[in-house]
Amino acid sequence: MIRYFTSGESHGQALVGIVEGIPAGLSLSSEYINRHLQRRQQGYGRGGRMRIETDRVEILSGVRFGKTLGSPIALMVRNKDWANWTEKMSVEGSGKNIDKIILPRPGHADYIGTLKYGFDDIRNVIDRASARETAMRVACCSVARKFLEEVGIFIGSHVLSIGSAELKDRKIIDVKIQKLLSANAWSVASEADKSEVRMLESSLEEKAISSIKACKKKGDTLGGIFEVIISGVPIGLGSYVHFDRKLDGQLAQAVMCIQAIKGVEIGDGFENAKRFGSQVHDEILSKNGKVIRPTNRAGGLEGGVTNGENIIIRGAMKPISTLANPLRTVNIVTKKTEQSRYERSDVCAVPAAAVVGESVVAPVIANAFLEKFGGDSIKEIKKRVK
Ligand code: EPS
Repeated sequence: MIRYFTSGESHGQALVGIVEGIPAGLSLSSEYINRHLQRRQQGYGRGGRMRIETDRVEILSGVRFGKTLGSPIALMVRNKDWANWTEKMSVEGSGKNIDKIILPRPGHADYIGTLKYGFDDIRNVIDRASARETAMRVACCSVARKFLEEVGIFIGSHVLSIGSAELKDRKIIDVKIQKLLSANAWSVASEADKSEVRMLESSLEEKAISSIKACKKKGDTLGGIFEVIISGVPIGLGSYVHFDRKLDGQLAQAVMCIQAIKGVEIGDGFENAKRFGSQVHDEILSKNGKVIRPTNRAGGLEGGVTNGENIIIRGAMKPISTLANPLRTVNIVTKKTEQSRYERSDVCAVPAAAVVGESVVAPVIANAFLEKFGGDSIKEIKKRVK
């Protein structure tokens, strides 16, 4: 089974990760991972940090002559910004000349993090809770994603809404998506990548960009909703027999634990709750002796098990909690109410979160796939799938 760990502070030397459980014989290059790292850095509304960084992975172990060895794969992404933080984020020394951060930003992990770990400097929390960590998550998960592509499973995403910029009727993009999906879900992603906000409809894109512009002027931030689609998934991954084997639950957990994600739905989860059962469930029909599903409101999962349709999972991102025009907070030293502080941040990072969403579902699907088909090497797995 695939496991991965990430380590690293936002302004530390580097982000590092270890991916364990990847079968042997998978073609893997740093270019492949870099492509996804670069996609995560895009999006209208990103802050100054993305102009500093050009995230590039260094594969340190677990790969020889372009193929995985079946051993743990160690990855590193250096933080270019570290050069500006060597004293403030030093591993050694006492830090006694460094100013402490004492004004927690509402909505961030700042306040609760200092209480939990007994810190007197919020910097200790900020640097690990930061969404910078998702760069290494994307790197680690891209390895699992490469494995999935090898067995015909592709992942894509697009942004459905940013703030109040949303489609009244999804039909226009659904036609586009169906067309793109006749190749695979990656074609949805590469089409979305052409848009600065990763949206598939140009009038929606314009609306989203102008609301981000207006929001920036006000010193505010915006969230939104992204959709991840997974194609080529075989029937029967996951199980209904026990709660922790339900694949929908595992996918929801993977998406929910991305920074700033506060809501997850599978298929038409929330809309279905407003409809009659007869308007919700995807009928099972027979066409030329083959079972077909005319609709996919279930998002590819019934009973926590894949039903052969595309998996659809959406994530709702709250507006980033670092505001240029800050909210009130309590000074952790004086305990008095003050304006919170501003720390360089993004105005909107929904397009990036969509790429992170694509990434984090990969190890979940890969594990369900390996549970069913097993195998230590790509060759062995392909034989078993056949
Ligand atoms: C991010 C890096 C961070 C932020 C942002 C995302 O870098 P810095 O704090 O140096 O600007 O730009 O993080 C947050 C929005 C957050 O809440 O922490 C990145 O690499 O994606």
